[in-house]
Amino acid sequence: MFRREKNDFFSIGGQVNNSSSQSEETLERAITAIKKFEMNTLAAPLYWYQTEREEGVYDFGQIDFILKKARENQLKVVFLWFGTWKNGASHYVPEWVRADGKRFPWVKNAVGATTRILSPIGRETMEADGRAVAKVLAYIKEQNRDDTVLAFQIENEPGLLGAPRDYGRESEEIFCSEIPEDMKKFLQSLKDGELFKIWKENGSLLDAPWKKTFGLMAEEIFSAYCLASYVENVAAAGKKVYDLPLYVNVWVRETRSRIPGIDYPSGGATSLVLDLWKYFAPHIDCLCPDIYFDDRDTYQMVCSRYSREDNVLYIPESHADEKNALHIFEAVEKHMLAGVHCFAIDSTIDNDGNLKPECEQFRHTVKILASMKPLLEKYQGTGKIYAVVQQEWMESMFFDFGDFWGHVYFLNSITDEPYIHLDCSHDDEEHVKVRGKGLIVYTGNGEFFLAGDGFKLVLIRKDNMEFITSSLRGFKYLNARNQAYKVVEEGEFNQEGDFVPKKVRCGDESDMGLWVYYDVGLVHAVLEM
Ligand code: N0T
Repeated sequence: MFRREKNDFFSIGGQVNNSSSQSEETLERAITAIKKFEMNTLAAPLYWYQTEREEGVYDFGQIDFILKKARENQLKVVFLWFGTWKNGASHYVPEWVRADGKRFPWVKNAVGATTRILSPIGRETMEADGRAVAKVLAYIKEQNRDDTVLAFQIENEPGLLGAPRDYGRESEEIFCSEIPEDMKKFLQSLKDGELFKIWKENGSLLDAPWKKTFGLMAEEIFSAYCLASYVENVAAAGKKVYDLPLYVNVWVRETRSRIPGIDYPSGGATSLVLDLWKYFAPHIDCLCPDIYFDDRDTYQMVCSRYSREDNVLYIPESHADEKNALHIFEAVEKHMLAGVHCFAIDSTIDNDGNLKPECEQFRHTVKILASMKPLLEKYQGTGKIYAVVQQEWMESMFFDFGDFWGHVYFLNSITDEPYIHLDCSHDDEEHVKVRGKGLIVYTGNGEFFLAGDGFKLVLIRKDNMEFITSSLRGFKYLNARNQAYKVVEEGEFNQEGDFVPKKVRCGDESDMGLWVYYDVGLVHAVLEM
């Protein structure tokens, strides 16, 4: 799933609320919501305390139950291991772990108070967590002959929330000693990036303690070193028994005042320490940002930072709202995106099982993405996928498709005056004041696929300029009037991944450009070359 392989499954999913993977009723509700959205994956937590109430005695009931429900509903599954850390705290650990602070030490904060966060230098805690994960993965392996389970999340937003690092005696000793050998090696392997800059600015030291080496950011970098090494051990224990894609989700630091340990858990795989995490946790296949930002710039900035040669972009948590419904298309265009999941999926429906109005736009987005799934799996990262997103004040967009120029006009104008009113077959009452969005795939040789909401595409073959300039007709009619279309049709992909046309568009329906609404399915057009 995270390997940049062609035709990897594109996961569009819903993550249940933290307490919802326990009972039939709550899980049912989450699945109802997932079905409403027509998503393909269910993401659900497994709690360490429930899995191993007594040390060494395991209960996999939660796994069975979630798998059964998913299979009944033809859904894939992503399991989330709520182990040592969950959002920078340790609320999901078994009672026997909680009760033994000697064996499983807690983080001490700067004034020496004991927190409820388990220390990342707790060797026994790490081994216990790793043993549990290995047992869980061994069980999942047995149960997963049909590939229902796509991936496994190690911890949940690991890090320390409430202290930038552990100030306990043992941790203090390490922090005040010269940085360890493997850390030196890592620093020498760096070529650029924020952490590299910080190291340089502090004198590129290799024989000094942490504070001297990293200055202001020493606490976060130190915690990241401890956390990444810990998580690596847990992941390696799991991988050894079952090679399932493993990932770590991140409470990102691109937020508020950006103080580690206050605004976000310190030591998690934030953009500051991504290189470090990649280096020290090689058994983690993907480091994944939870993206809760509404504004486009921050959202896209986070995507860009996590999308790297050595890291596919996967968004394990985000909002099922109208902002994410737009932003995700640009992420699909720009990055290798393994999938997108929405958090708190059971809260997107009301008590009668109806999708809440504020989630409607995201439902359309899921429909659009799902209709294109085989194309996304095939063409991601090839530059053949183009995002259409109507930003504020935008009336149209221009595209250069190589052989063609494309003009996109938005139909669901968000101003009161639709720029061009045209679709004859659609009742426009329903389609007002929503931003245009969607995707265009140009496979080459004049073949286009479009799915989206509220736009139309007019194509101009570049080598056909003479015709265009001598034509007295507005170019919005061009493709049809010069008989350039070989075919324009609506349809969908079947299970085998073949496109099945349902309706051929002709006359008024094709004369005015290639138009899309979320409920017409996929539009396929082939133009003469
Ligand atoms: C998330 C969720 C859940 C714009 C919060 C997000 C989930 C956990 N944490 O509802 O608890 O289990 O992974 C932290 C987001 C920080 C807000 C960013 C400001």
